[in-house]
Amino acid sequence: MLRLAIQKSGRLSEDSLNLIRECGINFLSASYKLKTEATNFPLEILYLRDDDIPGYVQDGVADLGIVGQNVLVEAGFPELEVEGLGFSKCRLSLAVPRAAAYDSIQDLQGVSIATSYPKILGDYLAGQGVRANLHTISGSVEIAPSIGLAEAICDIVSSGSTLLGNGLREVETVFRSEAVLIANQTLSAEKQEQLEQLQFRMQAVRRARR
Ligand code: PRT
Ligand code: ZN
Repeated sequence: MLRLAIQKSGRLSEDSLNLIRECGINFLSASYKLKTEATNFPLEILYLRDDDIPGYVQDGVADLGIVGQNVLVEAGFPELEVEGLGFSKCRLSLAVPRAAAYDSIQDLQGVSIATSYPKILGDYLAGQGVRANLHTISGSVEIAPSIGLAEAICDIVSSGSTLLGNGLREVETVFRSEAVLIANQTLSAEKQEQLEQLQFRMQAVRRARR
């Protein structure tokens, strides 16, 4: 039986559950449960923090997962991606205080930047030849400039209203993300076949939605 890890509660949860249901897979879900078994497909669903999903799939604790590409790439396992799922689209962007001068990425030389994505941001800056001081924090990144923790930030943006509300201006897109299906790279032949069935159904759902 395939084990699929999805986010327990957060921005990915509802769309992940809806996608599985629309694939014609039936299961009971209750918010207190940490796992559930489908009744008409060889699938067990595990509910986890999104940050834990790439590592669990890499280690084979779960066979499959649904997670944001931002979390997958930051975890260092981009090779686990099987296909994009088209929801939870967002971008990882650099932002500076509204009044700060900014002409190009070179203006970030030597600047302190708060982020929860040190790997993606570090790779991006290195590619641009920029050396900055990264401060890794796990949340509330947008308030870092106003409390004097950093001069710039790099965080997930979707509508942009959080940046605006914190007096920040988006200046560069570092990474574009959506939810992706990921899979362990050493699945048995039987599980590989079940994965292909699942992908076939997911693709049909996405075609029908268009
Ligand atoms: O508890 P757990 O660790 O599982 O969840 P989490 O809190 O780490 O993640 P969660 O549920 O917030 O987000 C899960 C995934 O959704 C992210 O990894 C992204 O792939 C995706 N996603 C899509 C987003 C957003 N849109 C988004 N807007 N993740 C976060 N945000 C944040 C953003 O950082 C900002 O602070 O939402 C705020 C509002 O954004 P604006 O631009 O619309 O104002
Ligand atoms: Zn998380």
